[in-house]
Amino acid sequence: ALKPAVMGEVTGAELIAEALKTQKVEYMFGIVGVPIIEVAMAAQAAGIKYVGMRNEQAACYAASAIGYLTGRPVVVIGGSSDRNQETTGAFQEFPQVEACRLYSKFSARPSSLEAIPSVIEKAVRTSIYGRPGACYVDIAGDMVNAKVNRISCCPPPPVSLADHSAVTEAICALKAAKTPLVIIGKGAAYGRAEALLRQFVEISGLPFLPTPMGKGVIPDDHPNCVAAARSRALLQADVVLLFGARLNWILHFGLPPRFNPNVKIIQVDLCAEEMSNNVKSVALLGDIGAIVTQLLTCVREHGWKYPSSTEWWGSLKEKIAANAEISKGLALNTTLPMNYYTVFHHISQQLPHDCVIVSEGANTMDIGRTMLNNYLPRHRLDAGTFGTMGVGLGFAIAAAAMEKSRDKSRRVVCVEGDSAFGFSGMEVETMCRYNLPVVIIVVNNNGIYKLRCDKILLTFRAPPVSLLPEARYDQVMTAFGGQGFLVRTAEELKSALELSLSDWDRPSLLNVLIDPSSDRKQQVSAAL
Ligand code: TPP
Repeated sequence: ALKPAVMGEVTGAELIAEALKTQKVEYMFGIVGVPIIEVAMAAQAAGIKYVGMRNEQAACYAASAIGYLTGRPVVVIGGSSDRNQETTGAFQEFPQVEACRLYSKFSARPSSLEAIPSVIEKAVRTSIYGRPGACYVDIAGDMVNAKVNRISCCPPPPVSLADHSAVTEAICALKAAKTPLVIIGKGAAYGRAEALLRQFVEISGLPFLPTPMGKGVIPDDHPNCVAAARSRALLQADVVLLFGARLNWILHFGLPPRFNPNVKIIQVDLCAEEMSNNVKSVALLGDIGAIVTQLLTCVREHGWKYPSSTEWWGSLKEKIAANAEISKGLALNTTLPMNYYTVFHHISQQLPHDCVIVSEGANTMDIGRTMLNNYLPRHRLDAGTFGTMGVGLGFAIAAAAMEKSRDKSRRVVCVEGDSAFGFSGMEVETMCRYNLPVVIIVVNNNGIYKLRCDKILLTFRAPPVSLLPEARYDQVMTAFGGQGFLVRTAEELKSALELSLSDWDRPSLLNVLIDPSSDRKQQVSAAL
């Protein structure tokens, strides 16, 4: 328990821990060194769940996954040199506040111990208000041993509604649309709008597509989901209703050749600066749940529903069936080594519906996204918009730590390309140390993307995309006491996955060797 501040015995470390706890921070991920050891210990003593990682980068990835899962974005606490040593060339001296400013919503160093609680309150508040984002608080090494006033927790973010005339304009556009499409993004997942959005989709009868992180807000197997006809849906839609998704590269900027040049975009977002980026839009600015409620009220009032008998629905369904046929052909291929589709087909048969799927890689992530269904919101954590490799193990540790601390028993399955795994591979030790029963599946094609030559010469003339052939990533896991499996066939995959999923005491790693020339399926023109 914390020592009461009134007794004048609170150290700087305890003060930081108390301020974080007051702001309802539940988890802390980090790696200690002087002078941060005391902060981590104080955080533990204050009841914050501290997870010691192997690298700050992975710790940040873990914290950002917690941010997404709980709605409390990352606040980075960095230790820095003593105040009276600034500009002297002190140990690890660096202009951290300035360096972080570009990458965070708020970056500050409390000017005194007394200022710590209010700076932490501001960092937490800024991180969750408006468009959420990471914040940085710099703590000078000498900030220890003092007493200060307590500060109360910041109130939850304010909720705002969209302008009524914009809602009316949006409904008119939807009513006039011949080929409408709903796109559900990560913002919808973060905004916990799943129940309302499902009602909206069902009452309006509209087809929908999830973005990668929007998967599961409405289950992937919902009859209105047209993810399997994504290219056609994007190309031929005349009105697109975007819920919490940016018109960035993931959505091909909303521009031709992937979108209809005359498409009308309706944007639901809490960030005003996001509106009309790349394509002019009808802007519904505000809280996503509140705005879906506004839209639902209008749809109900007008008794409007997009008919299921349209040519558009027929065209989308026909494309879904044709694409399913192509994937099935690849998935049921029995030649060895296996291809991506065979691997994902067998994995999808065995994964529990409520598992959290973490994923990174290029083909591994992209093909896995289409082959592994999500049935629940916030159950997919992938490399997302930045496509940064190395996030996977941190994400998985965060999700598994959350499960463990809440006594829940959802599985965390981490599907990794072999290159992607290498970025934060040492975090396997963290998983073993905390007995986090993560199942890591490394889809191992001996390299980055698809290899472009038959022979891999491991000299300086080796292709830049190649990695050590048949590297034993499974032994990285066994080295620390987890289960490791080397998998070459569908049967081996099935039994290794079964054994891994039945072990709740430790993590497992399946090193699945696939054909290095395996690639994603040929894209048939969306219009055809
Ligand atoms: N460095 C970082 C931090 N992020 C990146 N996205 C890259 C480099 C470039 N990059 C994109 S995907 C990828 C790399 C290195 C790895 C793809 O290979 P793998 O994980 O084995 O998946 P595969 O495509 O082979 O299935």
